[in-house]
Amino acid sequence: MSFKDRVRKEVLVIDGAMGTLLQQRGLPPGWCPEEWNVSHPEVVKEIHKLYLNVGADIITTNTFGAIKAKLADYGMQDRVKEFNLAAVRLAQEVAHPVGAMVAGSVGPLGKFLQPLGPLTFDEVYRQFLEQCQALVEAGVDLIILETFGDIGEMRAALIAAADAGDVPVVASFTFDETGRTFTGTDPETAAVVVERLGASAVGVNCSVGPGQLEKVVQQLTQSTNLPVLVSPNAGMPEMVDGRTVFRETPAVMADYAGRFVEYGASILGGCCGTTPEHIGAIHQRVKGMTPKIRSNQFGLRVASRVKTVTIHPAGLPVAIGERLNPTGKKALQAEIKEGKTEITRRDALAQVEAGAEILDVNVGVAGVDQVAAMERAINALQVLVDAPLCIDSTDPEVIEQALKLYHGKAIINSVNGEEKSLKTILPLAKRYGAALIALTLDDQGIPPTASERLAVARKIVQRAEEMGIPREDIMVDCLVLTVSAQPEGVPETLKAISMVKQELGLTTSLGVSNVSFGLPNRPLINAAFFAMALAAGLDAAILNPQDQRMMETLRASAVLTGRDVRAEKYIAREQANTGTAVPTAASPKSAASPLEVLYQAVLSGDKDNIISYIDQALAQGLNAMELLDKALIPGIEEVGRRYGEGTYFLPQLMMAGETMTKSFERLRPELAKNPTKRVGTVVLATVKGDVHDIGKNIVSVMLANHGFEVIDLGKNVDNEEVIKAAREHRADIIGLSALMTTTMVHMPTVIKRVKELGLNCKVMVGGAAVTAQYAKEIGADGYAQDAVEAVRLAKELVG
Ligand code: B1M
Repeated sequence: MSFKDRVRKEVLVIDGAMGTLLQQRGLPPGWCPEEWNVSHPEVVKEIHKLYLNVGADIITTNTFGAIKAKLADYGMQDRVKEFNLAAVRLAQEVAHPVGAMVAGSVGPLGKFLQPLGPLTFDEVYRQFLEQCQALVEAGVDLIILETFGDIGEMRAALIAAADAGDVPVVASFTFDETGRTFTGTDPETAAVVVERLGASAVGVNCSVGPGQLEKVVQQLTQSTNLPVLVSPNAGMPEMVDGRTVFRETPAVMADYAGRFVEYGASILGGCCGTTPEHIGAIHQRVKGMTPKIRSNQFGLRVASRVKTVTIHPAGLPVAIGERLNPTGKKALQAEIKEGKTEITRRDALAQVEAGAEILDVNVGVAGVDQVAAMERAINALQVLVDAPLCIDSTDPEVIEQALKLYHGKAIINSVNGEEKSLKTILPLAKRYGAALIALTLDDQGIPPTASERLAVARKIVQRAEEMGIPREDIMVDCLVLTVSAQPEGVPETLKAISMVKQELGLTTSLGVSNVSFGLPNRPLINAAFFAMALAAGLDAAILNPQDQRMMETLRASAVLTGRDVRAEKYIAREQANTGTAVPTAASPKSAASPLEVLYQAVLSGDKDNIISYIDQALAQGLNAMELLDKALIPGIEEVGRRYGEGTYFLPQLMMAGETMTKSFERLRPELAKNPTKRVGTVVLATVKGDVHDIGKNIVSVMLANHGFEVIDLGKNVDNEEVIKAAREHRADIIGLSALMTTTMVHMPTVIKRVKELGLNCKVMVGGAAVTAQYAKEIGADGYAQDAVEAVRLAKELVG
């Protein structure tokens, strides 16, 4: 029986850790574990057998890192196929005779995709394709993409796995104690994105212990009808005598496994620190339990990296922001031509603030490279706002590029009933797991009657379903004509909305403002028509969310049509309403002071525009130190605060960090004063394991301005390298910066070495993690809280 059949009928047990068991059997630290598939096949086989003997139904191949990027660390990048084929063969030899299945394990690359890192979608896709093709060729029963923390990378891996062959794929993420992946994805969003990319099951592995995963498992099982895998670590790792120890017992792990099956999980196993004993106990506990088959109706769900938005036939209507569209907007057209994203960012934030739950993105300017323009917009927006995006273009190439880059589940705006559109757009939606807005027009144009538009909608749905796109992922736009020219068109549109909902059970959307072309006081007509469309059952509208009347109409109509049950949302909004009007057209941000603009730019990680903001501020007479102290540093500190409290995620931290670094590079020459008198030499470094260098760089420039020769060793600097440089340059002072509690522990080691070697140099320390008290405890000669204080202290230390 195949994996897909078995997983619906029985609760399956999957094996536990491989790496730790290989190490126990002699795999040297730092050696490539996958190489042992070739050099030590008997050891790998023995481990598989241990798991099979205790009841594992699925064993995973020793191929977690058998992919080019990882093997390159060992100079073995040309052995991808060899290691994968060997690993599958070993597993099959022991699994198949006992009726167990072989899952080809695929792990993440360990580097980020753009815009967070250097890798392009195509590069990542190619690497996963190479590995998955080898696994499929070797005959795995399923592939498991495991321990993924970045949804963007998971998307590329799933698309590659689907292209590699017709093998079921399990998409398994790692979530931390906050219940999100390290790039901020929640369990529902993870499930929504992967199920449309063809995953046969979704899951969580590694991460933390089973206790910390309980909520994640509940959320996963409630968010998808797919089978759910749960393979936690044997508790949280602890460091004991320099070794990592996992303390969760087999009995406790088994207990949780039973509970997870009750929540709806159906593939149970373990990850780091688990042994055959753990898996045996899990097998005993879940043996004979049957999987809970779920058949929930979720409606149309779209997702950004961090948030899912549901459009449900009975749920609240949703506003799709229309302002990121250059039609009729000269400033936005000019920005797109110049390759900038300033207005795009500002309008995106303003629309979300005004209540848009999804943002439509259109870059259609004549004579512009629209693929590049869309790429810029998507990369800027997907880190800036949590609202999912609606890709609005008629060019399949532009749509495809957007869908490759987007780390979520987008909507394509739009497909229609024309043959050309069906043939080009539907395959893109299928391949990249996107939802669709379906326009009810075809080769004959817009049909005049509601029943004809219904027929077009029916045809689009049928073609989409034939291609494997589920009908709930299609939202039908019944099209509104201009009432001044064709008054008979309005009732037909309203009728079509009702018919599509009743007869096809689909959700509907509309670009409302078309209705009022050519009439005075257009907002009035728009709002009245919008209320009528909502009464007819409209589920979403592409509109200007900064138009207060439209948003109020949406909220009030939701109450009147019974979609806002007990008017809860309406009341909450009215109570929270401070009476301030929602900003219109020109965002208020444009009137902000230069310091406020810079502060906001750091908060939003606006590395594209930060230099021009700095130039503007300098041109207005502000000085570099003022910009740092009053805008940039407070901005990055606020980012740190939000990251610490869990409202910002790693991508935002990274973009803000890059924005800061770029700002500093621009300000460096402004800060440098080139003093002549030399007062001493400082060897400066951010300690080992720590890549935070923004503060250290400021200290570096300030010291140089005050007559110190600064030997700046950079960041993540080894302790011995610091000592070596101090000796070589006869340093008067060693300056160490650390921003993490985990890295400041290198400071006492350096101080100890200075003393051991009898170096005639003082050690000063600083950085956000360090305190005066800590400096005293470790025997440092001084501590400085900021760069100005660092200069004062350094002068004092050199007498
Ligand atoms: Co990270 N980060 N970060 N981060 N980051 C912190 C430090 C954190 C406090 C955020 C938080 O959780 N709230 C937290 C550490 C928690 C802890 O240990 N207590 C944290 C974490 C967890 C992480 C990662 C682990 C995140 C992850 O990957 N999951 C990761 C670690 C990477 C690593 O180092 N191995 C990470 C990564 C990053 C980025 C790369 C994205 C980026 C750094 C980019 C870069 O530096 N090139 C980044 C950033 C930007 C921050 C925050 C938000 C800002 C740091 C900063 O630049 N501050 C930070 C939160 C925070 O500190 N509030 C945070 C502005 C700078 C001017 O201040 O460096 O303190 P500071 O320097 C001051 C003074 O301290 C003093 O003068 C400077 C000027 O006034 N000073 C000295 C500094 N050095 C001195 C030396 C001296 C004297 C004075 O004498 C020699």
